[in-house]
This record gives sequence, C-alpha cells and structure tokens, in this order.
Amino acid sequence: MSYLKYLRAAALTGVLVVPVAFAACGGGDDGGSSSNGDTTAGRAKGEEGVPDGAPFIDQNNLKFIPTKITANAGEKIYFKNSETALHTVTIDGKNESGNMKKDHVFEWTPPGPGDYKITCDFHPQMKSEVVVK
Ligand SMILES: [Cu+2]
Repeated sequence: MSYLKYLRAAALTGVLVVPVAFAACGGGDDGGSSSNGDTTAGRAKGEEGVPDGAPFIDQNNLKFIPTKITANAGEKIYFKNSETALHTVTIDGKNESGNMKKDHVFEWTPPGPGDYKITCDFHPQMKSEVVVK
C-alpha cells in the first residue's frame, strides 16, 4: 500500500510541475501589444473597421486626432467617430460624410495631391489637415 501512496504522490507532483513548466515557457511573451488606438503617426492600428496602416484620423474628445496627416496619392483616408457626439468630415468647406454617429467610419480618397482642410460642421474647434503627396 505504501508504494501505491508513493505513486499517487508522484502523480500529484507531476501534475503540479507541469503548470510551472508552462508558466516558465510563457514568460517569453513580450506582452507589449498595448498600442491599440495609437494614432500619433496618423496611421491606423487596431481600429475596428479600419485596415492597420491606413491613413487615419480619429474623431474623439471633440477633436480630430491627429491634427495633420500625410498620405500618398491614391491612398484612401479613414475617419472614425469614436464618441457619442455627432461629427462630420467636412473637406475644404464641403460636408462629405453627412452626420457621423459613434463608430461610424467614413472613407475618402482625395482626388489628387494637395493640402485639404478638414473641419466638423458642429464643432468649429475641430480641425485637421490632410497633405497628399
Ligand atoms: Cu464634431
């Protein structure tokens, strides 16, 4: 009977060791993928409905973020309303998007190289700029 107890103890020990080994393996993960929603470069990253790397302007906190982006001719620009306030994408004075509710994504392909002023019909303080090369 004592041998049987030893076997059970060994089995129990084995069960306990396995998770420790897995934990050690998992330690290699960097866990540094916390940059979702980072728009500082004017490129989408982890925004729902917007391809990663696409030129992107967020509408949040009653601002366009960022206030200036650059894009290449032919690239599609993405705008997204991330808050409950209604916004528009008004380009050089023309409302191109209509009223945008929360999570609405508006896509716009500039007609060619140039410097386009982006405003919101509801919030005069909201300004951005798209420079197409
Ligand atoms: Cu607005």
